[in-house]
Amino acid sequence: MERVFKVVLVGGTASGKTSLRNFLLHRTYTWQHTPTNNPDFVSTSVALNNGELAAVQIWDTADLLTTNSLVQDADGIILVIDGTRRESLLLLEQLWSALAADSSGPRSISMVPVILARTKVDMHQNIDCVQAKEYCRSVLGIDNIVCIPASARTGEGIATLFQTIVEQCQMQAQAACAPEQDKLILDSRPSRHGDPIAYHRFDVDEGPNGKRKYRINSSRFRYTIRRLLCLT
Ligand SMILES: Nc1nc2c(ncn2[C@@H]2O[C@H](COP(=O)(O)OP(=O)(O)O)[C@@H](O)[C@H]2O)c(=O)[nH]1
Ligand SMILES: [Mg+2]
Repeated sequence: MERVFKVVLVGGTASGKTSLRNFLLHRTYTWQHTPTNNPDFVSTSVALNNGELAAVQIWDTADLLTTNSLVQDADGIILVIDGTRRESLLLLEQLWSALAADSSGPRSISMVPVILARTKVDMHQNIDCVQAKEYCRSVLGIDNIVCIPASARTGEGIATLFQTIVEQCQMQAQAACAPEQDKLILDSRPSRHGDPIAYHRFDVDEGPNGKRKYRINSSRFRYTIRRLLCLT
């Protein structure tokens, strides 16, 4: 079975998220800005350096609330900044801290590969990649982030952008499938309900009478199944 990577575009409004995805899919560009109201995804494939094609689901996002739930089981995140507007970099602090604070997902956001797209390079730039990378390190706590200059008008950098995030997703998936990681899942069995799937599938609430209640957690369940099968 082919592994499909879920990649989410995250960034402020009008940073160029929808345009990047449209260019990848249709090789087209429009001057018009139509705010994205609802997040949605498209399925496509991305050509990798080794000549292979990788299947991806690319999610376009709207507001922070829906973005939060979307990144919970993402395989990769592209932070999009508009290189002509410094504010689009500065607002990442609020965005990222909200995503990082949400612990309802199957794993910490620090485990998810993240890269930076500095868009609109066909216009005069007010931020460069050195500044953007330093901001990600010092403010967001993301070291050595890859920053890719891109333009949805000329197409510059777009193939590299999606190729890079998918390759990082693959590397992360392979690391998650290393034998010591399998052991980690199996060792994390609780004593009473000794099945590793059950462990990750439920959130446990302690009732007033000391009885445990189990609530199903579907994103954890999906993630655990993926890890157990080690689909890469
Ligand atoms: N010159 C230029 N304009 C762009 C580029 N990417 C997006 N835009 C424009 O920026 C505006 C916002 O783009 P959009 O993709 O809708 O941003 P989103 O809100 O992040 O999805 C639109 O008017 C686009 O035409 C680019 O690479 N170059
Ligand atoms: Mg949009």
